[in-house]
Amino acid sequence: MQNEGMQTTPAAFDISAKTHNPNAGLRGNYADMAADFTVRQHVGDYTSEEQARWLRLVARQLALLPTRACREFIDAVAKLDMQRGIPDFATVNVALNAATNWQLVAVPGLVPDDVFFTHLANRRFPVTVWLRSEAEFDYIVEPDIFHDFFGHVPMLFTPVYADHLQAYGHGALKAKRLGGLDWLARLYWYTIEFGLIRESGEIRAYGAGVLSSPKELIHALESAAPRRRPFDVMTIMRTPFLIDDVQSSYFILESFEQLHHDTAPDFTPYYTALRNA
Ligand code: HBI
Ligand code: FE
Repeated sequence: MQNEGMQTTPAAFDISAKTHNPNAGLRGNYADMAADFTVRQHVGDYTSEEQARWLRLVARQLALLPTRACREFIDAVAKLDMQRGIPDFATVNVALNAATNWQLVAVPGLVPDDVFFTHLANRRFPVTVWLRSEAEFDYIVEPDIFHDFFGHVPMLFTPVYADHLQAYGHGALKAKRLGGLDWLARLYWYTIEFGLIRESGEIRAYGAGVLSSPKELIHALESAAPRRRPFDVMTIMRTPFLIDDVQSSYFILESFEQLHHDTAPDFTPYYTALRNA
């Protein structure tokens, strides 16, 4: 379901046309998935090479977290014990369900927008089951299990963030009906994927795309190049993003309560203002 005008999600992520032909350049086995695009995670099927690659990816990123990741992320990582190997989602779900009543669902890779947002609206986070190849060790366009699990899962243990993400899912389904998803997708990208937060006067990362990439974590926090701007919903919705390179703008929250509060209103008038701009 192509959207008029701008893509809802960038071309590389717009898979609606490709889902009917899962071999069209998309990773993952979509053949035996359920109607909601979920699959089983056969945690015993990962090869020893993949387990070793996972450990190298985790070790490299853990070393960069001190002074760069927000406190909530660091505390959750300590409990997730990712250095033991590729996590079993069923095991993580016991702790996650107890912490914020969320659960991880295994998916073969990118899923269509409305499927993705319906999962979020029901406190289910889709986590890709396959791991990048050795050639993609430093960079991968579409999300793999390292991006999804290492990047996104720790923040799901923070209640106010978890509540926001569910509200985002509801909001995105509504935005799609109102023709506003192109703008609301930017909010997802500048928070859930590339978000920064001020913590005790210092800037820290909470965005999954930043926290799962060595290059972007350094760029977002330490490079002189990008603009680091105060979080503002309308400014964000007016700011296009890049998926295949580091960002030229990052937005800084004062708190996760700010994120939840500022995104609570009905966005219908915001879309009208953006459309008339
Ligand atoms: N599918 N599996 C998966 N993971 C995502 O992060 C994802 C998706 N489909 C759509 C989508 N993200 C985008 O619409 C959001 O990032 C805005
Ligand atoms: Fe992501």
